[in-house]
Amino acid sequence: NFEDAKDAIQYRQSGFSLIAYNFGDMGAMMKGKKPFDAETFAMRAKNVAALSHIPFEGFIEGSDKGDTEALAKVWQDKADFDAKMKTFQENAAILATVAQKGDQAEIKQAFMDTGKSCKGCHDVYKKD
Ligand code: ASC
Repeated sequence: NFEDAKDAIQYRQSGFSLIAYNFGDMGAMMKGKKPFDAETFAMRAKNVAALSHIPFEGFIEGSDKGDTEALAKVWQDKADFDAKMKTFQENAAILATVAQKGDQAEIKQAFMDTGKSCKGCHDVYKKD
C-alpha cells in the first residue's frame, strides 16, 4: 500500500508516462511519421495492454490534492471513472491482439478505439 497521496500520485503518473511513451511511438507509426515496424508496434501494444492496469491502483481516496492533473470529479463519479478505465484496458488488450495478427485495417481501428478511450477519460477527468 502507498505511504500517502504523494506516493499514489507518483505511482499512477509513472504508469501514464510509460503508457504515453509506448502509445506515442505507435501513433508516430500510424501517422506515418516513422516507418511502420510490425514487431516494434506489437511490442508497444503489448506494453500498453500490460501498463493499462497500472495507474488505476494509484487513484486512492484523498489523492485529488497535490501535484496531480486528476480532477476531484474522479472520486465524485468513481463508478464512471472505473468503467472508463476498464474500457481503456479492454481496448488496449484488443490492440495487443490484433497487432500480433498484423492486419492493417484492424490495427488502425483498434488503435483509434484505444486513443478514444484515452481521450474520453482525459476530457472529463483531467485538467487541461
Ligand atoms: C497520446 C497521448 C494521449 C492520447 C490521446 C489520444 O499519445 O499522450 O493522451 O494519445 O491524445 O487521443
